[in-house]
Amino acid sequence: MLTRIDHIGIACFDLDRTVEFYRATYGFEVYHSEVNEEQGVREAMLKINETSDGGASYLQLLEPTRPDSAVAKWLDKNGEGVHHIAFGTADVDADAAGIKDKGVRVLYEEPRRGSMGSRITFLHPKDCHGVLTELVTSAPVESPEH
Ligand code: MC0
Repeated sequence: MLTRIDHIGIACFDLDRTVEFYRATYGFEVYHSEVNEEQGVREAMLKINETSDGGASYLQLLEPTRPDSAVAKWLDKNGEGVHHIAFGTADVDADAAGIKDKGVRVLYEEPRRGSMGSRITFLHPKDCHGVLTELVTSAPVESPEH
């Protein structure tokens, strides 16, 4: 079951300048940043709020790390802006299978690694009214050591 907006992915040319815009304009701080080589992005996660399912919603700022990446291709064509939305679920495998059964193309055979150790897959934008849609299961929260 999809229970939250996990994040909105925003493509940008210059991650540091875009982070500074969100900080100076809205007061949002970087919660986490990483490079995802497989996806070809450098990203910053700005946490907006906790959600009632125990997760959270983020803005995800994305700068491409190589010209053949999905985000670089999209920026070439569209310029900066909203690249995708991501719904959070406790079970990305089950939700992806159920959505596939409804005739929507799921882009990965098996979920791949996403931000902060999450497991992610994508739905084809052409099957989702023009919106590239991601499904995310967050990494389990580490229990504190005793
Ligand atoms: C492409 N299209 C989009 C789109 N990207 N439409 C809406 N939103 C987008 N983001 C449209 C194009 O305009 C084009 O339509 C058609 O889809 C084919 O696009 P293309 O430019 O020829 O590119 P393809 O077919 O090679 O690839 C598109 C596809 C790809 C969606 C399959 O971008 C993909 O696999 N994306 C999933 C991975 C991804 O985006 N990773 C970056 C975020 P027309 O009408 O011109 O034919 S990584 C991430 O987000 C991770 C780190 C995380 O959340 O943790």
